[in-house]
Amino acid sequence: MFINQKIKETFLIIGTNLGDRPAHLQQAIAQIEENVGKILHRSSVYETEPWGITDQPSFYNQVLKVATTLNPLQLLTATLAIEKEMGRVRAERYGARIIDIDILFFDDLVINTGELTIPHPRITERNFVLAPLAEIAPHLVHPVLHQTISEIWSAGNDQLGVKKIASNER
Ligand code: PH2
Ligand code: MG
Ligand code: MG
Repeated sequence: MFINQKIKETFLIIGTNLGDRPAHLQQAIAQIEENVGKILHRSSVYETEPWGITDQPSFYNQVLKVATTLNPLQLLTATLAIEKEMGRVRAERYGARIIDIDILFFDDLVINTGELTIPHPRITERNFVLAPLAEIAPHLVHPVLHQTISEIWSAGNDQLGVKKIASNER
């Protein structure tokens, strides 16, 4: 047992709005299981209106709770490598993508560096995050805001539509 191998719980959101969206979510999940850690809980898949740039195809989004021995920077490196491996080309901010993997929470850690901001800074403004997150972690307390996810979700900061399209059963 190594002291730096402690298991942490992280919440990730995966999203895609190009090509075969269900397949891209499945591929990302398989890669996360292989390279990040065991998936403890997954939300349903949601079809969500595009946030930020509205003139693009709708997204499929899903939130995953993952047990990992990686540290936050290793986790970031792993998620970027998966995106690259899946053929993501970085273009416009908020624009269309094959796959995006974002870190929402990492235990109750608060990090603000040039490379990494945890918790993710735009959780409260995004129904596409809050709907799947509230489904699997309604009582999770945001370590900066000290509010639960269901409290943040019911504040209704975002007007964009989200629709559950598949249950979270495998
Ligand atoms: N990701 C973005 C920008 N806009 N909109 C939705 N609905 N879902 C996303 O995952 C998403 C987005 C940038 O990462
Ligand atoms: Mg993103
Ligand atoms: Mg991203």
